[in-house]
Amino acid sequence: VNGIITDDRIMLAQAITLAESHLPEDESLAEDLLQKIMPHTGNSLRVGITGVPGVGKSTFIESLGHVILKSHKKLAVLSIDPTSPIGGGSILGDKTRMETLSKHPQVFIRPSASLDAMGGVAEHTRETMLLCEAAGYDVILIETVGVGQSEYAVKDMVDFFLLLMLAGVCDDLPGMKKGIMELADMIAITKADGDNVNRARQAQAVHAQAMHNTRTPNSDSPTVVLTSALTQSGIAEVWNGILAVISNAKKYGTFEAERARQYASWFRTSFEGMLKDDVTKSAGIPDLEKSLLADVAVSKRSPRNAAAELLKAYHHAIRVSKK
Ligand SMILES: Nc1nc2c(ncn2[C@@H]2O[C@H](COP(=O)(O)OP(=O)(O)OP(=O)(O)O)[C@@H](O)[C@H]2O)c(=O)[nH]1
Ligand SMILES: [Mg+2]
Repeated sequence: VNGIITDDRIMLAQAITLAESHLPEDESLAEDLLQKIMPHTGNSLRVGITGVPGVGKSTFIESLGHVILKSHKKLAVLSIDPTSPIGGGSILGDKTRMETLSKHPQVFIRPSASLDAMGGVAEHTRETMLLCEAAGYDVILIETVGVGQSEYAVKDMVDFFLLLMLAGVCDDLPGMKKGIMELADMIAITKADGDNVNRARQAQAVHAQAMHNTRTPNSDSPTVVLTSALTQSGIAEVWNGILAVISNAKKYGTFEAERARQYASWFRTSFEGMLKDDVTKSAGIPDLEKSLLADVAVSKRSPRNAAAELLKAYHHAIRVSKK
């Protein structure tokens, strides 16, 4: 705990590894550690940044990071990569694309690759976020590839959700990835430089209209910004817009309310996960589940009856294990 709150980088990295561990003895230690650091958490701005592979997330964060460090003390960048295994190409790529940030003494970068579905990643990313907050990082950026379910998980753990888009990709409204767009608090059209500028302006108009139609703006800040990491244009505008929205949310109490809702949802999914784990680890349950499934599949048993039977067996297994 002391190592973390004094921002000892080695301790912090070890604590994150501990939080990610699935060994039973690590799990209880991690739980204890996270409980002890709680009073030191909650004081950062949590920003999720998502977009399709190659949209320019890492390059954008490299630029945005320097803008952020003008007004904030310390920045942590957590990048989740659901597609590549540990040691895979894009993580090595990120090291080079965030070259100046990764050497900055006030910046902590933590890539995490995941092979499993989103649930596990989301859980540990949240914990990593709390550990970074305890270490005094006052801005946390979470980079995630906008494919699959990852953006929903990330949306549920941040104060602001920024979507990066390329002009020319998904510009037409019917074909647009509407689901993801509805999550976004702001859209940045990336690579708005050189020959791309005109196309980017057109995309901005289309997306601004769509954003206008689907939500009530919670500040006067722009909802669609043209950015270029090459020329640095628009990057400061994005950050100022994020700060304006967050300060507005704090003023009207929605900031705290949303965090409370997120913690409640985190608690529930943690409990459901633990319960599920406990059920599947109980003696005889997986076998019984298999045979009940076979009966259900051929309508030999009603699904409701099978579920009740499984619950009964689980209760029995608990009683036996207590004796
Ligand atoms: N012209 C131009 N090129 C850019 C800009 N930003 C990024 N690029 C280029 O786009 C490519 C992809 O950039 P990345 O930052 O790696 O994109 P990413 O979204 O992080 O990619 P993944 O991590 O693989 O999902 C790189 O070759 C960058 O040099 C920009 O503002 N303008
Ligand atoms: Mg990247």
